[in-house]
Amino acid sequence: MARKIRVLISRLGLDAHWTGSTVIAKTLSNAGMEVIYGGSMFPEEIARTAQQENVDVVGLSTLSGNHLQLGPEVITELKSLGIKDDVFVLMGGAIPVRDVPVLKESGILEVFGTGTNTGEVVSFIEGRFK
Ligand code: B12
Repeated sequence: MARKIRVLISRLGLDAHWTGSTVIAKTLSNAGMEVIYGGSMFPEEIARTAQQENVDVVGLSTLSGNHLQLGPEVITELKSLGIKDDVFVLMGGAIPVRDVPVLKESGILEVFGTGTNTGEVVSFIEGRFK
């Protein structure tokens, strides 16, 4: 049997908006992925958990405006553990369109804003493993 895609879902920093991240976690789990829900975490802890849990995907959720600061910090922490090339990082939440290029430039592969169709996220992830 093929190994399930392993995904860590975390809210960034002190972000209190949990609904979107739990919707995404449940959706990916229903789609057959192994989901670890980390709750609210800071970049160093996110990277360490990604390493310990040997995940393929890190999904960051934030609606509180900390994406430009903490998003790139997650990439830095993954690099410092030497696992940036082993995982890809997605972000979702209330992200202004003007900030998306900066996030992608930092190493975040894709950004899914408010109103995202959850099926789109499943297709995007599965598409990376075909
Ligand atoms: C409910 C809510 C709250 C609740 C959250 C409780 C809960 N149930 O989660 C409470 C009351 C706690 C709250 C608090 C605050 N909130 Co509020 N909140 C909202 C509100 C009304 C809805 C959010 C929501 O649950 N949406 C439903 C879910 C399903 O949608 P979603 O989270 O966007 O998720 C979707 C996508 O974004 C994406 N997605 C999300 N995460 C991820 C992760 C991955 C990996 C992927 C792939 C996709 C993905 O997929 C999901 C499905 O489509 C929004 C307004 C809005 N319409 O967005 C404001 C809003 C997000 N809040 C806002 C603010 C300012 C705050 C506070 C700072 C207010 C304050 N001064 O205290 C605090 C934040 C404190 C903190 N530490 O974070 C602002 C943010 C503005 C900004 N970022 O520039 C908003 C936009 C309201 C506004 N128009 O001003 N809030």
